[in-house]
Amino acid sequence: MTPDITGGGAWQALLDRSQAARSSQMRDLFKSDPQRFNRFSLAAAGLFLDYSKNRLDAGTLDLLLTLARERGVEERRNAMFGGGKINSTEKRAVLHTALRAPRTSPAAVDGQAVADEVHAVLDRIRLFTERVRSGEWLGHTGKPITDIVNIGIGGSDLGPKMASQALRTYHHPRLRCHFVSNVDAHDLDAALHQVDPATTLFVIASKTFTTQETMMNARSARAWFLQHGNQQQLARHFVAVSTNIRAVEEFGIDSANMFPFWDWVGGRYSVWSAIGLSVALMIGYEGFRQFLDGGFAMDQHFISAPLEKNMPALLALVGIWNRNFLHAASQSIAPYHQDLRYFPGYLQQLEMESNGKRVTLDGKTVTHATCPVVWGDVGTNGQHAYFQLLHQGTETIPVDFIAALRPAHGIDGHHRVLLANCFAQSEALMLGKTAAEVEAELSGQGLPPEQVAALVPHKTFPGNRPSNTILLDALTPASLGALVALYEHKTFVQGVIWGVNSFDQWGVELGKVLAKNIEAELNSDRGSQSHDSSTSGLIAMARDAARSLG
Ligand code: G6Q
Repeated sequence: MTPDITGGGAWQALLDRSQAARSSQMRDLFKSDPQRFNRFSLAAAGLFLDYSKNRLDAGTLDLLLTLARERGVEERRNAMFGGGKINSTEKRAVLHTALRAPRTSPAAVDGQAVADEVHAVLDRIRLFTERVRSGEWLGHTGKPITDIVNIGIGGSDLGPKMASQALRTYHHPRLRCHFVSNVDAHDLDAALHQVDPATTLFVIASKTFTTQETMMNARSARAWFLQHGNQQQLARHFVAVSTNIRAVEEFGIDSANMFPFWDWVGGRYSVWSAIGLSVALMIGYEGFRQFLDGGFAMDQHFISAPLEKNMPALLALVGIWNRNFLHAASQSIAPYHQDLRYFPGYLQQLEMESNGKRVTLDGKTVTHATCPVVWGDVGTNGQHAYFQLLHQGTETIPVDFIAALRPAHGIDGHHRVLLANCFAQSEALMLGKTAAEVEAELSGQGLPPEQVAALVPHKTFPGNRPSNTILLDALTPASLGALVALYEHKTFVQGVIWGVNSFDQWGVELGKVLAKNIEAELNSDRGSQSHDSSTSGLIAMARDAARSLG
């Protein structure tokens, strides 16, 4: 691996090439190569990726692949799957891939195989979810569970919430799920108003079991339950997912009702672990297993396909090209599937918490850009909101379009319109509309020349705006698993190229500490001296408001 990413041969060659790429037009690339779609697309693990609508040619792609090799992507990938402690700042292995591997997997940490432990927990998840779903597991008044309330935040919320929503059509007909994450009790309050304490199961999901928001919500949920049932009956209504058995027991949840996982599973990579319990409850163990299998299929592809034919690597390299050489500061995610509406938020954490870093593994300040801002919403809604900026704004913002070829509903006509919009948007972003085209169109409508001249600049689209399209046959547990693993590995490859640790999150930790200090001050009458005037002023206003409430 070269010590300075920008000093390597491929980086410099890509910089030179990017000058020409800035003036090249994608519409010309398509015209000059009828095979472009075939050349710049591939299928893997049940997914299809079309990356042809990028300002990319074969020579650029070759250099990007050389960059990946220079940066040691293959070696790092093998180290990750091999259980190496690649999360160097926390001295931890990164083995979420072992969670979706079969019982025969050799994955090991510190020389200890992990498959037995992983599958022992999966077996417990299977038994427990079957009992709840069949109605054998009863609440304290003898009624079956109807509502699951997952209390967690960050990685202990975003994954299960996204996956539960994505697999909505697979839900058990008796069960509803709710996700409470915010310490703002409007969140918990809204959920509690929808559920009956006699038929509600709370899943307290926290890797550390010390996270302020989750513990506060869990305590308030417990207090709410104890207004209706007693301490012994709590066991029928509270289960925990954590790595911290002591804290779970201290909270009052029996270790028999705790589903463990391990420190080699990062929060934002934990939906595959027992953190996915609420997903397994909603879609059943078989469905959850298919989700894991989809992730495993993508792992197999990622570890074995040459980089030239490797979907996560290619998706990552296209992103590197757009970010570092064409200077795209943000990346939009546009799932054309209503059930994927939490997917952009999920990717926001996955990519921005993993690669939103400004120092390299050896602590040096980077001299290149790292993770772009990741954001988005479902199509077609976004088209009527921010797509204006994507088409005609001053920034070039690459878009990942994600769609399923087959819908899960039977309502006639809609899916055709949905896909037509999805494909039309990527075509329009790529093609744009030249001034000459606009002029011909307006003149053809019989508009007087002065009106044509006035309108042309407004109706001209620069085009040449990059996008990828990812197609699923249908949104199923398996294809969702493959999609999530695709983005995990994309994030990994980009982190390796940028030379950062994708598996720590010190930025998250800082906020946790600062909030504790201010909370103590809000709770006391002492003036706060140690802050800037803005923070002190805001604290004083909140204290006054609390006093006036009595
Ligand atoms: C994810 C982060 C972070 C974490 C939450 C919740 O990678 O580490 O989002 O998941 O802070 O942490 P706990 O699961 O420990 O409550």
